[in-house]
Amino acid sequence: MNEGGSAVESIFIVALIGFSALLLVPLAGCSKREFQPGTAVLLVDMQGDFTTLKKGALAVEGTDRDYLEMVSNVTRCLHRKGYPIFACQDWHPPDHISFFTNHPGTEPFETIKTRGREQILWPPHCVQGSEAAEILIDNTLIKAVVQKGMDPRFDSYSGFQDDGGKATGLDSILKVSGVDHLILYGLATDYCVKESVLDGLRHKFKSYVVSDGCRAVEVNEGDEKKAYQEMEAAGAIITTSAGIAELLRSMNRKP
Ligand code: VGL
Ligand code: ZN
Repeated sequence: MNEGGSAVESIFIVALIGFSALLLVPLAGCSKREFQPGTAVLLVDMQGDFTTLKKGALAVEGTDRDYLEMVSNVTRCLHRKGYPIFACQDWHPPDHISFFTNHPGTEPFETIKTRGREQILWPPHCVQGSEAAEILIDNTLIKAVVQKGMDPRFDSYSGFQDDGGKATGLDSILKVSGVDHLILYGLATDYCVKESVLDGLRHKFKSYVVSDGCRAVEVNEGDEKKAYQEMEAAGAIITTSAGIAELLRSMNRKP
């Protein structure tokens, strides 16, 4: 055998071991034995346009590389424990009602009355097919993606239905999968996370919000706090990535 070749092989093997170890480090302390049947994850709008990491059009404060890495590790850990991961994705056509550019004379973050409803106007974001609309979490972890906000006439903060009342199919997908408990986190706390949590509760899902996995837009100061209060008042349990394992265990513990 050629000595040079074996040295290259050794380097390759060492690199491979190093790389695998790197992948496993975030999973340290992530025990597989905590699975609670009927529980799933709903990852809300983890898309480039909502992050500073990708210099998104509607970048939410605190969505840098560290945040994305944390959300990715939490998701990987919950997946490893056996929880199915579902995701919703903001997916707008270019002529969407929520884009200020489609309402001459308006500014982003302005609220207008249109089609008989109040509508906050946003910078164009999550345009169908654009790179910035892609979900930033490893898609091999995700069981199903539900897209929302495709109808140009209606916004859809909730992953369950749009402002016109049309269902996205998320409720049926979760119900046929035997899901009755949801772990939710993502972007943004005061819009799509909040509305998805409130709708999930209406659809009878017991709902846990992982607060360190969420970030808020805060068009108005205090919106984040108000969002948590509203979710809690509606019956959601606000927790953290560190608290979720214990909470899930206690949920099924017999008195
Ligand atoms: C969202 C504003 C507009 C969100 C989506 O994901 O919270 N916010 N579209
Ligand atoms: Zn949107």
